[in-house]
Amino acid sequence: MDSVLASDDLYVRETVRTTVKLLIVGHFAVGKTTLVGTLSEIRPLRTEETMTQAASSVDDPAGAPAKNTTTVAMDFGRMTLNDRLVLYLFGAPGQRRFTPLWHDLARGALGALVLADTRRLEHSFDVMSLLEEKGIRYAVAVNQFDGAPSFPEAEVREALDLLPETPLVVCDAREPVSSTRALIALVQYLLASTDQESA
Ligand SMILES: Nc1nc2c(ncn2[C@@H]2O[C@H](COP(=O)(O)OP(=O)(O)OP(=O)(O)O)[C@@H](O)[C@H]2O)c(=O)[nH]1
Ligand SMILES: [Mg+2]
Repeated sequence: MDSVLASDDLYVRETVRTTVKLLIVGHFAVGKTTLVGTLSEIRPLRTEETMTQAASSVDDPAGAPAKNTTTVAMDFGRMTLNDRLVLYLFGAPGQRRFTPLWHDLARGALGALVLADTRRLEHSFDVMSLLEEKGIRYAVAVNQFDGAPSFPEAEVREALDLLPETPLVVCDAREPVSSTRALIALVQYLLASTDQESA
């Protein structure tokens, strides 16, 4: 696929025939805003707010001690994957208290990329069950933080209780090539599932 990550095109190309809405989801501080920012060819829309001391007892900042802002609504970005296909990326907060927001954000989404962190894999269950409740297919991308343990794929699959067909990849949300690979794994899975359904 011809990625145009380097492009700073403001407008969608005339050749584009398909636009797809995808969700970028995951628990607190797993790298959602970072990934949307890495992949977006337009200046991403962000809704970051400074966290208060009180928030640290609700959202565990252990994995990202320097973090002092959090997304309070959504992230939004756009990525032209090839001449004909544009992806709209919607980053959605994963905490259960944001469930009402999901009802709108998830509408029309073809699928979701779930970001996970090997230091707290169990924190991903809330978001995966929300997706399952909504019948949204997903792929999982482990965002490999510095110093986080790296486990064999089979162990991560077992810990997350993934179906055999659910794609699992490792990425660095700050890095365009590996983030693009993660998104391509999701898109290929969604296209294959859609083909199977229409066969
Ligand atoms: N080392 C490393 N740091 C990362 C990576 N991805 C994100 N970070 C850092 O981790 C912190 C959290 O990233 P965010 O992108 O804000 O995470 P988020 O999931 O959007 O967080 P919330 O919206 O608050 O839930 C930031 O300080 C990022 O710079 C990564 O792949 N590696
Ligand atoms: Mg965020």
